[in-house]
Amino acid sequence: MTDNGKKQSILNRINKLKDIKTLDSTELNILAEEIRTIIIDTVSQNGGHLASSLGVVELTIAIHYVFDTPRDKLIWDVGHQTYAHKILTGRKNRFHTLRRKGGISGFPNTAESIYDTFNVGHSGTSISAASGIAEAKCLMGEDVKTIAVIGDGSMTTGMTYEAINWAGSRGKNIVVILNDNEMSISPNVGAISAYLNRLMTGQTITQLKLDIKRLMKNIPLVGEQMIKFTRQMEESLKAFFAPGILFEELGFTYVGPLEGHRIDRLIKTLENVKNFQSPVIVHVITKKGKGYRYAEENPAAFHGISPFNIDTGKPLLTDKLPPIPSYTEIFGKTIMKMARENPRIVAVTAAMCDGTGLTQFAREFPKRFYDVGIAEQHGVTFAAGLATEGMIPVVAIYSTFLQRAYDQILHDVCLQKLPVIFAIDRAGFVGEDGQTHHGLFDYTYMRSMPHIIVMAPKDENELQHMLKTAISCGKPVSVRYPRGRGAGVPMDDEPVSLEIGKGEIIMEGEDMAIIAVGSCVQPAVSAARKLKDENISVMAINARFIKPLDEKLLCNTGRLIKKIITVEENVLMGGFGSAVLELFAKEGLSDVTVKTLGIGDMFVEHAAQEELRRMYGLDEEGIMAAARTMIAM
Ligand SMILES: Cc1ncc(C[n+]2csc(CCOP(=O)(O)OP(=O)(O)O)c2C)c(N)n1
Repeated sequence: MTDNGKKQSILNRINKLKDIKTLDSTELNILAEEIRTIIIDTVSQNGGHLASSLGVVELTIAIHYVFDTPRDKLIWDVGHQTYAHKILTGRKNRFHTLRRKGGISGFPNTAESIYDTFNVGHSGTSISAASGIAEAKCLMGEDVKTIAVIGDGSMTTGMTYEAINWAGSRGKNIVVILNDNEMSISPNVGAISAYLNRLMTGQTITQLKLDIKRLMKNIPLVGEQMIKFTRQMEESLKAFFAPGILFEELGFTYVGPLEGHRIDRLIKTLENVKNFQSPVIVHVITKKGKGYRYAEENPAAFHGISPFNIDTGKPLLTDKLPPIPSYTEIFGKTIMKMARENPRIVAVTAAMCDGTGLTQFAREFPKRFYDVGIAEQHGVTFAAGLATEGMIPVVAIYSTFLQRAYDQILHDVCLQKLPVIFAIDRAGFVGEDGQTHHGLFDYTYMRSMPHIIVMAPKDENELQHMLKTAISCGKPVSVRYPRGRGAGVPMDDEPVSLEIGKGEIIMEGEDMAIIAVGSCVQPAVSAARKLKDENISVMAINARFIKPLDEKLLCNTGRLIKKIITVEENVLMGGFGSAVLELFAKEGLSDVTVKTLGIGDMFVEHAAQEELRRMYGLDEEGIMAAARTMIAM
């Protein structure tokens, strides 16, 4: 797998992207293997999106071979599959820094390379962006090609259809390359996925012929006229069900399905497609994880993977870690426990069954589990519909992806006061996936909506209690928790309901108060403990609720203690600290000095979670430093 020696020579010869155009078919195939080796080596050390990137190595080479990038504009959907693209477009020598602090990003980033046309990380944006770019180029009178590469999973997003609807009617010459590996993160879902599958296997036509033959057999007297009529019918129906007819009807020329690992054939077809002057969709069949046995066998596990041993395919980290469950696992277990007792509890995920901890739930309650595809907006309104009929939907979505369902939460859930529970995973810093994936906005967007209860647990035990509270209260609720392991605290046997809008004092103190929420409570409490050794007496409060705030506790604190620090892993604007300041302003507590710790008006780069907490002053040290500064004032 890693025998570079002689083979590496081809990639070493590629100093500029255009050098690949001098390679013959055999050399291009060797190049693909060399690129694969580098991707596997690097991801095994740094973690990353392995299976998707391995699946498009040949396709990436073919696209760059045929099109004149960066003059021609190449836009990737999601962007997690762009490792070969990065290696070919001037980043091979820095590829070992992938996803590391200060290193290259795991996603296309316009600040990183002129070959990255559009920043991306969320699914379903490519055809819209490509349409806009094609439109602009047309307005400027520039004859360039715009190419969008989108996976079959991303064909489940609503935005994709908004874009196809638009692009098909505008008739601009954009090329949509549909990279079909039949997988989202898990196997793809929905009617479009089934349609693509029929295109791949040619099943529609075969089935149609069988149906027609069966029909004819059932007719006792088949005269000349009848045979003629039947043939005509077969022909016209065949035309109707011809491959890609759905796309053709929407204004795209459909080409495919093509074998996605044959560079020579891909190049030939793309050379032809290049001459089209109207929208075209090229349907390419690839294998997720191609070229690395373990990823081919288990593409879901190798979709996004932490460092692993190349020879065994096993993760490197987990063996060494003490067995502390993740927040995700505690969520999954608690929901299962409660679902066993309450048949009205149902679970909704948007293509992240594993990631959100719902795999066991899906197994035990297949009828009460819904994977709606990469369709967060639909998922939320679907849950609202379920709730109108007495169900208690638990919608488990990562903080960053729920952003696109703001209006559905507001208009479809909160406005009708429906008891939908938002279990918001990966909130706060997510680490190496970086700026497109951090969950730093949900306090702000959730807090702004009437009727919703917004909470965040300080540890995994409190998470189970908050989930119980959410299920019991009959209102829209948001519970957010971070990526990664819990704090390792003992778990109570049974989850219990908490009093809504009630925080807790964890440590008494007099000189100042630190009011923290969610993942910031632990570092705040340890900071308070250490500050005691420096003769600074600190009250440490776990706010628990971002909305409704524990107004009594907070105002009493503000009346007694005039120096207060709030801590949250969220943007400061409209977040928890803002809520405290608004409360103090409302109550006339103008003599309290409040320092809000959180994220300023910016997007946060990629680095490990601990590094980011340190960099943004949200770890124990950062909180202590802020406290010392405040005491010195
Ligand atoms: C809006 C949104 N929701 C969820 C995700 C998480 N996610 C990343 S990749 C992926 C699957 C994408 O499948 P596909 O487009 O077929 O690409 P493949 O990985 O199969 O190449 C999902 C669900 C996301 N990036 N964006």
